[in-house]
Amino acid sequence: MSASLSVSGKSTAAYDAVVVGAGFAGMYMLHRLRQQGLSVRVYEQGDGVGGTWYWNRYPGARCDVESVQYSYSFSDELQQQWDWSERYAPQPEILKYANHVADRFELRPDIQFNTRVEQAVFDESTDRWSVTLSANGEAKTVTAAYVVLATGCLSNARMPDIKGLKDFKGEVYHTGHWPHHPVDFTGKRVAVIGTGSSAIQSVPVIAAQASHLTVFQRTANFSIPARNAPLTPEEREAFRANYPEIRRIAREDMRNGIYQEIPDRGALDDGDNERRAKYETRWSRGGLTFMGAYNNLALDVAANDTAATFVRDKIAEIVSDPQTAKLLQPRDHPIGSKRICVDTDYYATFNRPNVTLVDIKAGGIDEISLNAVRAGGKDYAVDALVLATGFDAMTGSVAKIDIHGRNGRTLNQKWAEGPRTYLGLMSAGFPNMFVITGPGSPSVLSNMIVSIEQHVDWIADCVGYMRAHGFAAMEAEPDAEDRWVAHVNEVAYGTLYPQANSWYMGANIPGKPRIFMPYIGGVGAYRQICNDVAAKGYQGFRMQSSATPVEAAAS
Ligand code: NA7
Repeated sequence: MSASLSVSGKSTAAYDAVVVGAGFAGMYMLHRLRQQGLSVRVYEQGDGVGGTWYWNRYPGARCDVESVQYSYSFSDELQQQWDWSERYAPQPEILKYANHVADRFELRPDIQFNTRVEQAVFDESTDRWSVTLSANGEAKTVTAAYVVLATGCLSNARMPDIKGLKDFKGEVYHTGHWPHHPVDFTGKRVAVIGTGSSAIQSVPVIAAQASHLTVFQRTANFSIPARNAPLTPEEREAFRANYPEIRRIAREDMRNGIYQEIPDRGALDDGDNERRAKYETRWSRGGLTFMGAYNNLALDVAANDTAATFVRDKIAEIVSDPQTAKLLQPRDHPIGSKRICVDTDYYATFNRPNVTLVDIKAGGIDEISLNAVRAGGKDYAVDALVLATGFDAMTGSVAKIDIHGRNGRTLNQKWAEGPRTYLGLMSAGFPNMFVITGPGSPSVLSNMIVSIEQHVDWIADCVGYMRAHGFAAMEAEPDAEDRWVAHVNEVAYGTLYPQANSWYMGANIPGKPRIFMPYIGGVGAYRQICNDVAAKGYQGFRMQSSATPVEAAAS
């Protein structure tokens, strides 16, 4: 349904909206905007839908939010008809779900795969974006009134800068960019570098295959058992029968968008035995909701330490070798201030005779040679390397696109000292460009699907408002943005989160500014703020009629 505009004599496809990325955010954005009659084109660099779940195919990859909750709520038929097999669906099942959604809502005709968005330039004379794509080695430009960056928070896999890595002669994998063919480690000596969530999920699975597994740990992480199990028909039915209320509570009442009991007291309000019993209950139930045992675990060091001590004691109980147990016990950050991990047998895996933990906290990895990883002056011979070294989170995928806003200023120039947005949705000087779950919104601190749906609905409503009122351009007011950035920081620094060197802070990328990127005020409060802004005629955003009269894009 695109129109053709003539730009410099060349025919250029013109859309109402270009969406970058066909993960859960991009797919729902396409669905919503198309429902409103807009012409939309989605560009996706992979050859399939699913985003994070398309790329993260490493052994043991699973969601860390229960699947009945980590799923779309916008279609009741979908949530009533889809069957999740397990409490935490494995990656192939989540990808199957993404493909089912793409087919069910006939999204594919408007998605162009194997296409990277390289550049987006705002034309102030037409209030339109000129978007340059590359596909099969060829560049092409299209135009759009709106650009929506649905690029994902954890999609820019980060290769570590380790001396000798490129000369290694064995197999090299990154958990965030796993091959699409099966990888078999049977009989191989494998090294896993990193001990974040991806390593914690994959280490037990790799250990079961490899002849020997060496895990290189720079920072120990807290992990809670998943207690994964097949979902029973009764469990599924309990959700299906109560979905509207469960979804409402997750959206409005919870901080992290996950339906659970809300704690009514702090950790120090209970005596030792009572507190331990509560932690035991949460530990045996498993999963991220461990941190919901009390209402002040993210706020009060002494309260937090009771939970951290409980988990450290569990590690000591599980891991037979006291020295290894000690290394696995995190001591340098409050529990939950880095994303807490959810595992199946991670700590117990270190009891296997074919698994070695190497502490590289003091000196890191010295270098990688043709067939070994050297750390602390010692060589560990390996056939395969698994880099579980994480992502340039939240801003990495946006930064890879060369975005020019008003006066030719680039987004990378503007964000050189850290990302600045109003509500995590728009950045001043970049009209009609929206970010889904961008920095300054709850995003990675929440059940991502809840946050994605909220942003998509808000953006779709906003675009509807602009069109109904004849506004051609909308952008964040610099003052509103400054106030929001200050608020995001103020709320973050009222918690224990900034005490950790986490990817929330950009601390995993050398040279990246240390700014607490997600908004920690909770999804319920945040949704209310966004709704209020919209109800007040998009307060803090400047709306303007056409810069110069242009023909409306096809729709
Ligand atoms: P994370 O959580 O960023 O973990 C990366 C791990 O890799 C972490 O343990 C890092 O140690 C380690 N790392 C990074 N660079 C190096 C080098 N150069 N040498 C040694 N070790 C290194 O990424 P994940 O993929 O595990 O998880 C990301 C999110 O995906 C997760 O939170 C879930 O939400 C899903 P460090 O901690 O920096 O000392």
